[in-house]
Amino acid sequence: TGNHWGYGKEDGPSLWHKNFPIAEGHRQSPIDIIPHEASHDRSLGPIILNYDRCTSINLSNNGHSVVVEFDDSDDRSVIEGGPLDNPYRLKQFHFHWGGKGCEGSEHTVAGNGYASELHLVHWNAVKYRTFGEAATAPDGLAVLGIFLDTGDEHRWLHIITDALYMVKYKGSVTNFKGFNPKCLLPSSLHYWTYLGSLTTPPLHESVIWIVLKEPIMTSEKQLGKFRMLLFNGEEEDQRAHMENNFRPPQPLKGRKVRSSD
Ligand code: SG4
Ligand code: ZN
Repeated sequence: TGNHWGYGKEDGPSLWHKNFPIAEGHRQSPIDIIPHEASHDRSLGPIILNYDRCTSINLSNNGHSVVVEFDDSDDRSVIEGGPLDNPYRLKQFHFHWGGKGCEGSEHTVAGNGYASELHLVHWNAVKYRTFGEAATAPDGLAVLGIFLDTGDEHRWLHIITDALYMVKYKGSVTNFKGFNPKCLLPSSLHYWTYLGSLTTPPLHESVIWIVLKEPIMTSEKQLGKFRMLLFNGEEEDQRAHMENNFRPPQPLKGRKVRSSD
């Protein structure tokens, strides 16, 4: 079909431009971040995550990733500060990851990838009425990216990985109440920031990216549980394990990456 896309040979990132010409636009994501080329900007304040009263709703497999959705009907969970002019509401978070022994992050640092990348997607409810409206505006979204490195088991990530068997197939959803993503943050909130896009179709150029410098740790065993998920639905007979669901770095095209420290 016309707007079908994925991460395979026939529908992967190198072909997305056919149906989504913005794929070759001027502020596409992800990018390779070159630390010594990022400019330290003294005007950049710390980022503040107000997730204290945040309310997760469910966990789902949308055929591209695994997503935890939040109640975004008021300002109870927001990100503010840093490059942002006003608070942005938490809408959902999801992950990108590789195959066994492979890279899996979307952003890379000096050419090096991590095993996985967590994205916390927030929208500008001060300027826009709905998430959909914000998703097409140049300052509509703020995505916080966090790298996952392999090593020791993560103390809290198991709450997610233990639930993944319930959303094995595309289209499956399960209740997921009371999860606060604060437990997934590294100790330092130093970051890089730049203007970019969604990393999947429709690739809208609407994202203020905030990528944390310090990764969190996860074990191969926990990553293996992500790779048990399937890209396909329960009724399809073609089984395809969900892995390598990341877009490679895109040309910087003159953009500046700023550093918080
Ligand atoms: C993943 O495919 C998520 O599952 C999508 O979330 C998300 O779309 C998409 O990535 C792009 O987001 O932070 N990587 S990204 O740029 O957030 C949106 C859902 O489809 C619009 C819920
Ligand atoms: Zn993402």
